[in-house]
Amino acid sequence: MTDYNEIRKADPEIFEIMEMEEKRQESFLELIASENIVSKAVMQAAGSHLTNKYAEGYPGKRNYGGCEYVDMVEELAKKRAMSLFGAEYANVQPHSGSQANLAVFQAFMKPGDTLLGMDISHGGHITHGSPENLSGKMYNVITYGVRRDTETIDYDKVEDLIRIHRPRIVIAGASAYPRNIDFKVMSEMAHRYDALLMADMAHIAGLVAAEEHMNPVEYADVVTSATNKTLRGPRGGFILCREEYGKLIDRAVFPGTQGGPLMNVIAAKAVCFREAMTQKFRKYQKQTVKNAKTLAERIMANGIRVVSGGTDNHLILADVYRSGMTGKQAEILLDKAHITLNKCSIPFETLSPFETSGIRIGTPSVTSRGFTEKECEKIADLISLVINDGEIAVPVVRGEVDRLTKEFPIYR
Ligand code: DSN
Repeated sequence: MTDYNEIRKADPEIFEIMEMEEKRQESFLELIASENIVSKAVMQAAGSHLTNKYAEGYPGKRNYGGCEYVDMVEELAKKRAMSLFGAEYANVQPHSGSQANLAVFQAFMKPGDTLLGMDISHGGHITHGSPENLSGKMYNVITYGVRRDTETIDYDKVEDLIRIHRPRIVIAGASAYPRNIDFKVMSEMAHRYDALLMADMAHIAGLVAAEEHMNPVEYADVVTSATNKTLRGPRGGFILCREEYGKLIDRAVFPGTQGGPLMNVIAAKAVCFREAMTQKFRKYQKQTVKNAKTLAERIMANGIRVVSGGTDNHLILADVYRSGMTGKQAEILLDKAHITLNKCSIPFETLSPFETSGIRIGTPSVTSRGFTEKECEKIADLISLVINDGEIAVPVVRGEVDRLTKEFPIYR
């Protein structure tokens, strides 16, 4: 176990819960597509004394004294983010991908303006205009989705919607979309009708950094992201844009939508950006995609329908309802077998978001703990066993998971 000695002494209750969670992470197969396992360096930066510092404002223009060192941290994080993704400008203060999105909307739109985003049941994110989210309440939201035949983005329909509704912002990006996104085509369509293209690369940022996915920075007016998904950094967000929008974005983050930045997390983002520049990281991203492809092929071979017939990235959407189980039932049964993933709506969903026909399976975390194609074939077989045979398969699968996770420890 990690040495959290001081917590143990100061707060045994929290310590005990943290220990249980660490054990869960070690002994379960983590397949939530938006999660990952950070390096100890990222974790140390996030848990450091930098948490003590208040630094409202930006480097050189803070509302507090004593910021000379945290200024250096933030400058370095910005410089690395720009260099990693080839961007002219970066803001590394957003507390999350959701905060980054909110700041961009605030920078470029007035309440009531039109926003075009991907429908949540087709893979879009809650902050892309869901009625429950501030984005859905503040703006006039129009949504696009995937084609029924290919289950890939219906680009023709996107252009029709832009032409008819003339949105101020078009969003390209998703939370549960297993295929490549053509940012070039999306930007051409948006720009043809004077809309701005915002690319939300939260899920695929690691793949983009490693050139395993088209880089949206080349095409989009502004790019938002989280740092904690494929990018394997701390929980947080950042925004990339052209120099001309820099001041506008800065003002929209602070004081527009946030107060003081989390300097400890910004240091952890800087560490993560540096790690993402290495060959080791590129190799890891390549393996993440290979693992997802292997897993998709194998569960299809085991008779389970996969949305769009496969994957180009780090995630797979499996239509378990076709196999006689709802997404919720599958999530619960797999959890009993120590496999963690989430239920997920699939395109043209017929069940409620609380039941769903699908599950989402992601490979970033298991790849971080060293799994390759061989282990991913095994995972696919274990998932298939639970989906095809139900509860009766749980004890056997849990035994296999136990063996696999012991072979590939995370932090021990
Ligand atoms: N909803 C998260 C996900 O799991 O994809 C992203 O914020």
